[in-house]
This record gives sequence, C-alpha cells and structure tokens, in this order.
Amino acid sequence: MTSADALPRLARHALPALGAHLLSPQWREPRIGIVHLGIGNFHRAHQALYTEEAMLAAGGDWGICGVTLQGDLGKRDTLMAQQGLYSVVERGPHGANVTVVRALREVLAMPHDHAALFARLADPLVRIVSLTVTEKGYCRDPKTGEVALDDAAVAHDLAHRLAPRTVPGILVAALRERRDSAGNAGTAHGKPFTVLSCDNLAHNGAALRQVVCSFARQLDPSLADWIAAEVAFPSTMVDRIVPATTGAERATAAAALGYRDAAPVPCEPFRQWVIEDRFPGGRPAWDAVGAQLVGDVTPFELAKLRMLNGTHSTLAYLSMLGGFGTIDAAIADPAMRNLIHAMMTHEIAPTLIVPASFDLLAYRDALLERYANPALKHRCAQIAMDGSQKIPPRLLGTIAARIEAGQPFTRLALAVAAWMMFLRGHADDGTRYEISDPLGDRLTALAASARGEPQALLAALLSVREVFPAHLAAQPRFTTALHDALHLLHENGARGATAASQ
Ligand code: CS2
Repeated sequence: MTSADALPRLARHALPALGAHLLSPQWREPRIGIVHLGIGNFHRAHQALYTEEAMLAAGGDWGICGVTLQGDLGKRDTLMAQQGLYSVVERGPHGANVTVVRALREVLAMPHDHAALFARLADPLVRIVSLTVTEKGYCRDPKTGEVALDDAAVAHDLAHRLAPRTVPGILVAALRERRDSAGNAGTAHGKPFTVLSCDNLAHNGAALRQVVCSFARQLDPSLADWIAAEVAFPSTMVDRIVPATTGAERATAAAALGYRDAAPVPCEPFRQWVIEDRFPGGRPAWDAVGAQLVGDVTPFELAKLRMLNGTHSTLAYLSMLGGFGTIDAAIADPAMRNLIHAMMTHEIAPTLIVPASFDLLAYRDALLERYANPALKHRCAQIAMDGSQKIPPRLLGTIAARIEAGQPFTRLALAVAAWMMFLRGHADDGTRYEISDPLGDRLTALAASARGEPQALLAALLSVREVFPAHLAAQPRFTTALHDALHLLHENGARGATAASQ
C-alpha cells in the first residue's frame, strides 16, 4: 500500500479544504447543460476547465454529463466515486500546478446507461452536446464524407435505432426525440441541442453534420431535413497537449491535495480554443475566459492540424522507428528538431492562408517549445495510434496542396513513409511494438506481405483507399517522393533518414 492509497478519496465535502487548488472558492453547483460524448483526458483538461471558468465568470447551468462510449464502467465508477471531481495536473518546465475541477457532474457509460443518457439528451436544460470521440468515432466514409454504411456498428444502429451505439446513431435518435417532443409539456418543445465537435478533423462541424444527416436520411428523410434546417454544428479548433495518466499524476495530486484522486489528468500549461459562434440555444461564456469566438474557424483549424498534428505524427513515427520514447526526447535530438523546423517553415506554412494577425513562424517556434517541455512525457506510442485516421487530415491534405502548387514535399513524404515502415511492427533495432488502429489487422498484413521490400510496401499500402484517395495514389509526384523516402528509411534507418532530410 502506497501512501496515496491510505488517503481519503477526493469528494465534494472536501472542497472547502482545497481552496488553494480551486479556480475560485466560490461555487454554486450547476445543473447539467452539456452532455459530452467521449469523456477522455482531453476533454477533462480542456473544455471542462474552460466551462468551469466560464460559469465562475458569468454563471449559467452548464454542468457536464460525461459519457464513455466504450462501456468503460471502470472510468464511470472511478469518477462517480469522486462525485465527478478530478484534478488537472499542469506540468511546465517550472513544476506542477494541481487544480480540482468541479464542472463534471455525472458520468455515464454506454451502452449500460442507455436510459439515463437518453433522459439527459431529452432534457430541455441540455443545450449543447459536445464530442471528443477521435477521428474513428465519426464512422465516416472517407470517399463520400457520409456515414460509412459498410461499418458493422453503423449497420447495427440502422437496424436497432432504439439501441444505438455509434455517435451518429446516438445523435440521430436523440434529435428525433427532440423533434417529436414539439408541443409536449415539460420537454424540449421540439428544440434541438447544438452539436459541438471538438475533434482534430478539418471542418469538424460540417463533417459531423454530413455524417449525422446522411445517417438520418437512411431512416427518415424528413428527420434528415429537420436536422439540416434546425441543428447548429459549429466548428472548433481545440488545442492542448494532454498525455495519458500515469502513476506520477496520482502521486502529484495526492501530495498536493492530501486526498486520493484515482483519475487525475496531466497536461501542458498552454491551451487554445477557437469556436465558431453559432449556438442558438445559448452557450457558456467561454469567450470571457480566453476562448476565441469567431465567424470562421477554418484558418485556425488547418494551421493547427497541419503544423501541430502533422509534425506530432511525423515525430511519433520517426521516433517509433528510431527509438525515442517521448516527444521531448525526440525534439531534443538536433537532427529531428531541424527536420521539424524545416518541415513547418518550408513545406507546411506556405500551404496555409491565415489572417494577417496570425504569425505562422511564431506559431512554429511556440510549438517547438511546447514539444520540448521535459515534464510532460508525452509518449510517441500514444500519438502513433490510429494512423489510418490521422494521416489523411494531418499530412495528405498538405501534400496535395504542395503538389497543386508545384512545390517539393520531401519531408512530408518522409513522414508518410515512416508511418508505412512503422506498420511492420518493429523499430529499426528490431524492438517490437503493438499497432493500435481500426484498420490494424489489414494494414499489418499488407505491411508483412511486402517482406521488407520498400517498393512492395509502397504498392501494398497505396491500395488502401480509406487512407489514400485514388487520385493521390496515382499521382507520380506522390509515388516517386514516397518511393525515395522509403528507400532512405530502408537503407539508413529513421535516424539516418532524418539526418539526411533536415
Ligand atoms: C496528438 C494530439 O495524440 C495525438 O495524435 O497529436 O492529441 C495533440 O496532442 C492535440 O491535438 C493537441 O491539441
């Protein structure tokens, strides 16, 4: 038994003793106004914190009901045993800052808590349903942008529309109930909620709207029309580096609080949130606490996806091959840092159109500094997950823009090639690791079929249409650049290839 295990559990009655670790000692317990799908670490260190600050600044009933869609009863029970409380452990170069967050009022686990979730979603007080469900949670057909009808979970939800499990299935069932409640006393009176995507997808609001409307159209065209006309799907750009929780955060939280927190969240000091301001049912005063409410999120979204997430994935795959465990260790390597710096300067920034006030080179420098944060220990293996979902929005859009402009993209090609080599399941020194990806079985089988031959690896993986659209896979400039990058990696390993490409 460690000393933290002997401490009492974090609970609301303990709050008066925790003043130094609260945003403000003042607090009125809010009613629930937001249902958040995907109650992972990111939401808890980002939106939940902004929402708590917004309620402190301007009031409002914006308590959060968090939902885990993977039936994670452990997560639900842990957080509920702490009455929704948890701490955010902000780790900067100068130490840790521990804040207990109070905005989370309830945690539900689907499919177990189906009835409770649908009661919440029907509640007129709930005016926003937000999401961080990762790219794969959108069940999107990459070719059409509509809901993926060949996805088994989507097929399940179309056949069992009262027992949905997918994001589009749940949203459509809840929105139908809202629409059908028109004229019924004590209900939402036919008013929808606003649906707020907070995932790293380009045009995330529009993308989600298309998935939801196409799903609804399969069941009931008039419902699809109603959703298209009545429901707002604002886009957002969210940013904060939030690694997975380790024992280190539990120890830091226990030492700071004198209470045991089984679910603390580590994060960096930096945070940013740019939100398209379209909330017909109202919203928390996020703009009063640092979020930027704007008319068009697109420039911010693309800059973040391409500069941050694109280089994050590059660092992750080169590091998995070259043997760096964390982002700070990778960026401390001079060749790796030079590569990432040059990639942002020469290959990514020129593809971005941003407002005059947005200084892309300052953004680049700030990113390099954030990556170097030695206290965060952001594991490359975590970022390397789900590459089939991440490569297209993070890297392929940038490459397509470079091709269109007739400009070179050797470093971006190296990043995609590193992902292909990564799929072999072992580092350059032979160390094996797991591949975690919704297309994992297929991708690893394709990679294995190449038997270490770069040309065969390229041919096999370019056939995966979910990742590489036909026009890109057939584009000679793309295939040549990838061919060269794969040979470079094959012959020199990731560290040698990085040194040669910086
Ligand atoms: C990371 C992101 O895990 C990943 O793929 O690139 O989660 C990244 O840390 C966040 O988008 C930063 O805002």
